[in-house]
Amino acid sequence: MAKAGNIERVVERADTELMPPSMYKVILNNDDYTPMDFVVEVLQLFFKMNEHQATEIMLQIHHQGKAVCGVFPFGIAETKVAQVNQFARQNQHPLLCSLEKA
Ligand code: TYC
Repeated sequence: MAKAGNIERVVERADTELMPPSMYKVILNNDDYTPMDFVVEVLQLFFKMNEHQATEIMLQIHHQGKAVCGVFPFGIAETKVAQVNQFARQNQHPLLCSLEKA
């Protein structure tokens, strides 16, 4: 038989599970050294953009300093940031990917 405390916990969990997840913008930042082609490749590989979309976003970053590459629940956004930054470091580029709450 469930104790009162357990029922409260079940009710609390049902409440939080009905809330939509907080969303986070994944941002790519400009720098002076990362090759444009590499940024286009990152946008295609990690954000499922075609070459045309990826080139448009890369140029937006180049001219305006940064751009939103996608909006995701926290866990997915955090993983994308880690994967992009790891891929950039593996290829010796300073490209920086970061998160902002949407
Ligand atoms: N500014 C870089 C260059 O002139 C290109 C670049 C674009 C770098 C977007 C980073 O997120 C970036 N090679």
